[in-house]
Amino acid sequence: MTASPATALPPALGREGARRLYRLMLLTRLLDERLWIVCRQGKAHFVLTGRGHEAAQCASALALRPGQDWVYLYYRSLGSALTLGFTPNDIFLGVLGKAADPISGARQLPNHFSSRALRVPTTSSSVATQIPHAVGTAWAVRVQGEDVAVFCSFGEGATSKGEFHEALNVAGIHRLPVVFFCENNGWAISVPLGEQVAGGSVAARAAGYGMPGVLVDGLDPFAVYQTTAAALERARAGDGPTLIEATCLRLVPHSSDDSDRYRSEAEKAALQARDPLPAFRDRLLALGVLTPGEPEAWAEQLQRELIAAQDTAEAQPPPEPSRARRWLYAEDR
Ligand SMILES: Cc1ncc(C[n+]2csc(CCOP(=O)(O)OP(=O)(O)O)c2C)c(N)n1
Repeated sequence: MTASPATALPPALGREGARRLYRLMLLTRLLDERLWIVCRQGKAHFVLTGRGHEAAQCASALALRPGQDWVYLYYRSLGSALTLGFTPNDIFLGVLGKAADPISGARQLPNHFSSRALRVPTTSSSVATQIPHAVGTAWAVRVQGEDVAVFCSFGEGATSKGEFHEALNVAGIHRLPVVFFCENNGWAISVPLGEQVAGGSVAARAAGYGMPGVLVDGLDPFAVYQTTAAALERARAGDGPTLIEATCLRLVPHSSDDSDRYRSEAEKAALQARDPLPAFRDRLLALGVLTPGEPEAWAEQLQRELIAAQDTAEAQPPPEPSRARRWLYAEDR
């Protein structure tokens, strides 16, 4: 099934919701750009961001109820994390490897988001392992009779892993309250979709597991919001899981350790021309939801806030070396 393009402002989002969505996408982009600078300055050893995924990530996360719904993210989910309530300072503390990093005290790789308050459990770097975890949580939600849904995001490369298929099978059999959200950017590092996803469609895989598979334009924030909100409603109403495939762009290398030489310059330029951020800005300006000059003013203000957040994080101490082995075993306190 292909989600219809959203021609108008979704009523559930409204004018204020649409403005918030653009601001979150802009914040995500500006933070993304700063993280690459911080890395190239040698202050951070590794960064991985979701440039080109902002519409899919921020719009889907805006449909969630932070602190109520359970959310399993992956390493590329910067926009989802900021939308749920992680702050730029949280992100800088992790990327700069500071003791105060709220996610793991600088033990995890950067951007392996987790928060008890936001109901975001920690995830592994091992691709797709969060998908069965999400299904286990959905089972617990069912047992406890809670009125919440579970959301789980991953890339299309993750759908080649056994965990994806096992998890969807269990979710489909038991009609569990979970939404699987695949951000398909066409690449699993250097491996293109055609060499990764047999049949070429992630959404089509849902049929084998007895659930709807919905293909949505992941560059269209309104369509993503509506599709995700409907799938979450379905889950909460006890009608079972949904697999959403949101087509995105990867506008940067896979990570700061990737040369991106397997994509031609022409190909990368063509992707830039489809950047969802200016497209959404122009759409909101045309709808009168943003006024001329507002996007530039917001960008300036957010840049100032980001620089302040970075400065605050940079002033923090690194972790104590003597604590490096703490919490490896359950008895450590
Ligand atoms: C089990 C496993 N195999 C390989 C890797 C190395 N690896 C990290 S990210 C990645 C690509 C995943 O691609 P995709 O799921 O499409 O997500 P994307 O990074 O494109 O958003 C790979 C192969 C890993 N982390 N875990």
